[in-house]
Amino acid sequence: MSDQTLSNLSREERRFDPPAGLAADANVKEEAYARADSDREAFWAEAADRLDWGQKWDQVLDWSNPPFAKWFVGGTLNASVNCVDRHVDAGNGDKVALHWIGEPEDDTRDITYSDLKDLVSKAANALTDLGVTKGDRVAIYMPMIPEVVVAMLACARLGAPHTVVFGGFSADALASRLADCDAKVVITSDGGYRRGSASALKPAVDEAVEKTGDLVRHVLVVRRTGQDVAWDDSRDVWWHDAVDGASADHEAEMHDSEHPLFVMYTSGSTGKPKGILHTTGGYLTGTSFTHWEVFDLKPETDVYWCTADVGWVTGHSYMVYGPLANGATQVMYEGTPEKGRWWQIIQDLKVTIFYTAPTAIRTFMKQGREIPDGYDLTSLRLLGSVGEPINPEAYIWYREVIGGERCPIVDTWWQTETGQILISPLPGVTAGKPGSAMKALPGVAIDVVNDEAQSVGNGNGGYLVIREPWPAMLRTLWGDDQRFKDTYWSRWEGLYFAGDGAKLDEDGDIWLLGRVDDVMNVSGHRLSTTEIESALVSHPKVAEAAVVGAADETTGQAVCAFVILRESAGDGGPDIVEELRKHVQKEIGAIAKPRQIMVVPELPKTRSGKIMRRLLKDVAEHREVGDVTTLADSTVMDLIKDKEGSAA
Ligand code: 6R9
Repeated sequence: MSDQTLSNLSREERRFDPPAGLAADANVKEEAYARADSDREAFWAEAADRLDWGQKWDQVLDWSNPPFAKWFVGGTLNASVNCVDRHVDAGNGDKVALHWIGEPEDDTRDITYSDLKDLVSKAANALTDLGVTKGDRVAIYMPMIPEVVVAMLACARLGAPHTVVFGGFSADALASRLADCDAKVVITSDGGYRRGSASALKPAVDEAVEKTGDLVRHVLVVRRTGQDVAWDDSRDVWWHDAVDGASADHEAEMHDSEHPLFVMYTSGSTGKPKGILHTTGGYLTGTSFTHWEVFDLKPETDVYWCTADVGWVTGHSYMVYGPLANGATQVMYEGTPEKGRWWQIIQDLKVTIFYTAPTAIRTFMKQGREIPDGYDLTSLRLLGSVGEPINPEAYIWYREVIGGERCPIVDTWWQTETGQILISPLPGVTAGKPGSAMKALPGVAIDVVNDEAQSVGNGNGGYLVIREPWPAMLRTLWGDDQRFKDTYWSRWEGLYFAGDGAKLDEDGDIWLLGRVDDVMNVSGHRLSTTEIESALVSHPKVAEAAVVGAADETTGQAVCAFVILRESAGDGGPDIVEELRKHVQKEIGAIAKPRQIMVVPELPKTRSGKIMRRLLKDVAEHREVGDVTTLADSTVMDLIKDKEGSAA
């Protein structure tokens, strides 16, 4: 993939050094790389030592039967005790764990670590009363309310693996996940608030439970909105009836380090969902250590906010397990990013560390900087990005407008499968390059290889792979070891294939180029969707862009772009399409000039904010639009189709 056209992104010349104060006092310093290189297992053992163990492990890593890893073999621990009890025992019970902000104004709750311990213990007792025992699977289908965190930790406490299904998913999607992991109990709520009104959740659960026969024994329902719900007395139980009166004493059992912690189904894939299995000791080590390392968390003073939904792996690793294991104080917000609301929250709660996705940043760019400029964001000291490559334009905006040019940005690359961040700058060590996730973290062995599995070397592009096991790696796909091997380990002997394209620049820094299935081939030239999208977004009239390769008789594939204009650009003027085509030509070259550009009001996105290019490809190739069940908002495709109809 060493094509000329891939070099454009990394021509970005700007560099931002770590702020001196942060560098001097950073949790992890430069020496960590060499230390981890000299003894990877010792490095991770030290990270594991930050947790409380019942019994210490006998062996750090058992890799005798690859690709099936075992970490901290023989050790026992309880994830819930590590996230809650130990902070109370250390005298930090009065410290706020969650500043929860509901979507309706003035609907807030502060939950201390002591409160959380009581809630989790009660919920664990209530689940036990409902017949949940160690090893049973529990599905969670809830909005962003504190009970979702309580429910996850209660399951972890009992050793009952949870599977959190995003509340925006359909009854069908829920049913297939319930069936795949044989869930015995579902925890849900009557509904949740979205964009100012109550929207129901329980009917989807009823439908899904119906579809799965007599699989699910009980549905535990939190009353959130107070809306009417259908009720089955033999099956449904109100959370307030079962949990509120339960005992706040719960003796937690220590579980084996390799005991399953949760199953998370991956988004956007077609066919049978893939249930990514994470286990206890390695996962908690990987997430808590990297959360402390990458965000430079100072638990005594920082106020941390990750805007991800818990229905996404980022919500699991960097809202629930990582931060709580570290005893952080954090913000949890129920709503979607309404205009000034996020900035208001940062101002009011003096948030210091903020972690969000490029798609959100571009949405705010579109609305204009006047909105965040109206708030005091000076409490912020560090910004994070996750979910897709952050284009340099969005990076610079994030840095200037939100970070006031003081805050380093950590662009963190990882996956549901990896469980923990694997590639990121270290905020006190690494200079930031807009658009690059920079380097593998200490203790992580990343490489970029060609079709023959050879390292491509600096200045070249190829496939991102992982050469050595890491603690929070997925252990298998739930119930399907063969598919686990086939999907991730079969392309090249001994290498984990991440499915992403990447390029090493002349300094050896890593630039993610999107999924390899997002790499187009136009007249024999390899073009990255990310690169063309970045070029489009660098035009002053463009807020957001999505690019797909559509089949073309002469060129193999042709570039088709969908763009959202900035509010300030109005309708873009009569020549907008030609203007943008020329702009891409200027930025990248004639080969990348889109054959077609459609100006659209919205783009189709999954719950985690990833653009579903597959659907746009259907439009570009004039096909019937495919399965839209994993879209966060399924009406978006109608808007785009209407646009196409009127343009034709
Ligand atoms: C955490 C999460 C994983 C895929 C991954 C890659 C893309 C995530 C990225 C990034 C470039 C980053 N991705 N972070 N690409 N730069 N900082 O997103 O997990 O939902 O499983 O998605 O997301 O393509 O392979 P998940």
